Amino acid sequence: MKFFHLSDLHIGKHLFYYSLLEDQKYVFHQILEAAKEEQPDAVLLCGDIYDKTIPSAEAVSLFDWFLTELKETLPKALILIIAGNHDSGERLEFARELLEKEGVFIAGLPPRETDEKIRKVTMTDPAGEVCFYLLPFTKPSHLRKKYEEEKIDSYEDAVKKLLEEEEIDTTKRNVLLSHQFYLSGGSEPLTCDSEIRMAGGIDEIDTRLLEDFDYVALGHIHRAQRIGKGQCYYSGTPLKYSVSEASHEKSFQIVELGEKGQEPVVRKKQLKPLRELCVLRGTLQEVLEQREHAKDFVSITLTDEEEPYMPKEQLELVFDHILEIRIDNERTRRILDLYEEEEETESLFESFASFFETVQGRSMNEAEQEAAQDAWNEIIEGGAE
Ligand SMILES: [Mn+2]
Repeated sequence: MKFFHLSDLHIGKHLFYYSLLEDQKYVFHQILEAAKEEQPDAVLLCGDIYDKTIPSAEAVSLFDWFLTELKETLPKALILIIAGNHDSGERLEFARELLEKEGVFIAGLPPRETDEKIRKVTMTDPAGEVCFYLLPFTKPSHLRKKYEEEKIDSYEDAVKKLLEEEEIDTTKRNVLLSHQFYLSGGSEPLTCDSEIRMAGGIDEIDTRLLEDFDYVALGHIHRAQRIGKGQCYYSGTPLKYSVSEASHEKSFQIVELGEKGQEPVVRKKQLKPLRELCVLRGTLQEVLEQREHAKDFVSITLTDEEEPYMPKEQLELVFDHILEIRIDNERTRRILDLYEEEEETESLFESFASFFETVQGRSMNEAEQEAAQDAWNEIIEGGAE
């Protein structure tokens, strides 16, 4: 059994002011080319299909085109889709029953009724059955109705509870599709700036919950990586979606599942972007000379001590897709230092006191100070748990 594992397409995403639709179509062509060559039995799309819960008309058209082409290239293959945190589960499930007849299975929302289970799709190959479990992005609040009696507060409890309810037959091969923030034994995955994180790490889930699966196809983290020693993989995004990803290589996974007990064979299929994303640093003259990046997306940092005249206008004559222009010299570093000093001298409580003064036009009285201090201590203690 061979399948493609992709995630975080973020169709319709903008990189600063630039729409990436053309860039996305360019890599989708490469995925279709690979599908023609490799003839996988299934294609797994593990969440964040769209960048927004209400995607633009152009984004919907692009996904429509991709799905249709994929199905035409692989008429017999199953396409398995789950929603991510950027998707609207309800909207993604549009025409779900109809699409099922075409071999396209969509899970937009996790099970929410008492008798509902995780969506399961079974395929058979000469080595027997493979069960695919389609678990879309799950929040504790999704399960409030399903588990009325129990208190499910954390993301880990939510996923644990749902998986416990499944009677997973471990004599068969099992594959999970999931879109969450997984870590292994406390060691965090390598993240980047284009992901949304929850404050305080409340969204973290340990991969020990996933031990029954022969392969776990993950979405959510934008850098391709294996988590822990098991078979849990993030495929990463097909394109660089933030400047922090400039040095990453983007790809998707081609997975071959042998007999039960055999380690799956995982290959990375490199994707070539239409436009590269580069970080350029140097004096204005040095940067202007890097004409090989004229068509790329560029993040520019100028280091001239004497700030040049109208640098933006000069740079725009050479570079077609400027994302940002920063200046890093003595003057800007001094300003940054000043900010840092200010931050150090004022505690958060003092900041609140001056905020109070600004709003109320007077300083706090003793009772107010005490109340504020109590609330502050509570926050500190709560955060340290
Ligand atoms: Mn994402």
